[in-house]
Amino acid sequence: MKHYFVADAHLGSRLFDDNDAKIAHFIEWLSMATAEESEIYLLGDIFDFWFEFAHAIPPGFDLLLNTLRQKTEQGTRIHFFCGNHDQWTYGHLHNYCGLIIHKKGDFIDIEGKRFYLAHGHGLGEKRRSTLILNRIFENSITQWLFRHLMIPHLGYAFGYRWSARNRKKHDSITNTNRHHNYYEAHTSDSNAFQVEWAKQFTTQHPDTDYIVMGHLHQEINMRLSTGCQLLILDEFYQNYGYAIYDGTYLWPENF
Ligand SMILES: [Mn+2]
Repeated sequence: MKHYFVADAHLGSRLFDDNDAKIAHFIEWLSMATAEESEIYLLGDIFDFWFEFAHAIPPGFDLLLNTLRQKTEQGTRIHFFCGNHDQWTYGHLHNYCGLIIHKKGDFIDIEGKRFYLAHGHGLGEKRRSTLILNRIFENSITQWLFRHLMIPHLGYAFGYRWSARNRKKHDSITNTNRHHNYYEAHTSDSNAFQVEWAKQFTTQHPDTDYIVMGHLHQEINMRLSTGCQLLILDEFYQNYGYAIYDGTYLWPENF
């Protein structure tokens, strides 16, 4: 049995003018990944802004949600790890689509190996503004207020605008270094937080065989000193990065 990992499709982003094509491509990927017996791990920011209001879900995803439902009904286990852009699910993705929801990073045993899976936001984060924002977004009272008092139409307009601004800021940081060896170029950069975090984490949890994450939108594939393989996935809106684990090897691919 094969295991497929994907993150950062950012479906619905206002920065794309071909969202329907992007969603269709993601559905094609799901079909490919489930063609034979498999387990799927969606590692966050699959949606550019996912927020379930009391009586509304984000529009435009019917085909994808129905495909996910169909796959889980056919018996494929599909995990959904919340990213910083799609952490606001209050039951729909589980109840309707049958997804196994992980609000935070989790250890999962796969084929007898110990995986730590997470989206990756906030791990090792040192920037004060980001930490404060993360805390507001994860706060249950703020979430309740937004969910019950905000008019969904305005809520989605706000969410997609926040998300697009966030993306532009991120891209201006990473694009300048796109063609260099990522890790060497970023060891002193804020984006190296996740790698530094993983090194620390594996010394505290030396039995970890693999760490797979997203969030950086750039591939990092390295062996840590404990022997653990760290794989940070490339995004899935331009390079269409994903990864496969076949019980022996874990490797990145592009779709
Ligand atoms: Mn992210």
